[in-house]
Amino acid sequence: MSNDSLHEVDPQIHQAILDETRRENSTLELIASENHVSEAVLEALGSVLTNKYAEGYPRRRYYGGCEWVDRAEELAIERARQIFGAEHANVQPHSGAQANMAAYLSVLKPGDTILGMNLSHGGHLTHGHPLNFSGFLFKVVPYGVRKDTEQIDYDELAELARRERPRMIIMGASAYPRTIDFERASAIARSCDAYLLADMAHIAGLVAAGLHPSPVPHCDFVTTTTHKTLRGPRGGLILCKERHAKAINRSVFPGIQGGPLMHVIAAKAVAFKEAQQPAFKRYQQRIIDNARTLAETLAAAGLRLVSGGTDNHLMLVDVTREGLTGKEAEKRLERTGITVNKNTIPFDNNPPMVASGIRIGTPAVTSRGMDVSEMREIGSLIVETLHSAQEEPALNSIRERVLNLCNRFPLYAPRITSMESQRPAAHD
Ligand code: DSN
Repeated sequence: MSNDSLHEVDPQIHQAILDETRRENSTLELIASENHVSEAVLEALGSVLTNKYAEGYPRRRYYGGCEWVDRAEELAIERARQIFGAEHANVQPHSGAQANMAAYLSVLKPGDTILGMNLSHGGHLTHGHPLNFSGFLFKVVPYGVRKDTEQIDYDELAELARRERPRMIIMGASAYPRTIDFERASAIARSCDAYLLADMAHIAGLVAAGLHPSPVPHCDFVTTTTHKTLRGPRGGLILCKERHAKAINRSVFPGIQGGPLMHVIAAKAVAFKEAQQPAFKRYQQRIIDNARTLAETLAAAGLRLVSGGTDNHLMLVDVTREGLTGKEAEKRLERTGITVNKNTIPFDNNPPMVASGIRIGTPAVTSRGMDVSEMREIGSLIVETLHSAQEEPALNSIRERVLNLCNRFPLYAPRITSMESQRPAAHD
């Protein structure tokens, strides 16, 4: 067996990882769905648990030798249940999309009607987009936001539920800056005898910290990714009432997945443990405070924020008043080392690949240790970049200031950033 280091086995991949580490270190990560995980999470992800096949569930596996991966999965399940006060947790979904697929298929049949939030109003691909499995398996009726407030139109949702009699109502969004009223959604679902599913992927960390009303008491199913505000590894999680536990487990495996990714499940357990610490609540509060300050800074400079502001970790900026499309704004900000994504805004006239807005989130920069004073600085850097008319000297000087800011908040210990542990040991 070769024990050569990554550096020796595959210098190209080694270099790609070093380059990505350098990119993360030297840019401001403002994509609302991204984060920088802890070194403990990275360590679990890079562990030998990736070697193990463990189809089934703890103590009921189809393979031998599962003693220690059972331990990891049981810890992940127990911690997830405790954090969110859930009756049942399935930690095996490989992603948020698969968490949603498994949850839908646990109670729905192809052709059933579902209500999901319109993607262009802030919804999510797997909540019924025509190009996604959810769009072609089910009859989808989209709901959206009001034109005047740009906030979810619960009256429209209630009316659609009454008229369409859906089997399931899906709440949750990927670009919605406001608090979601899960209690109201639950009353609407009950009025038409529909299942209620909340995809809390974006706000899971805020919910874990008690800083956003929890969907768990109100919903049949709650799905999430583990890598956004929750700050764990890439992956999915399903929480549900005990009465749905068997159906959910069957739906994940053998329904839509095979062997679970045990190294990822162990890393989820680590992230859940981190989420149980008092420091996590302070971290989530800082994410919200940072988002509010950044939003205020942008608004004070004349930028239009969809819905007028933010209650959570993200904001949506309409860049059309700056004479830009979302695509142009994303590109220009990338030039100065500020990473965001173009995003459609409600009632957008531009197609999704162009879009009229950008989505900005604070989880990753907050993980780096940045606070409200840095948010004011970042707000100015964003505004100056968008107003720079693409003049090279101006863009270069903003890039330099971004770099200086990043250097004040280094990511990860030198052994991670230099991948020292992957370097060949000095052999005799
Ligand atoms: N791609 C994700 C996001 O950026 O919000 C949706 O899960």
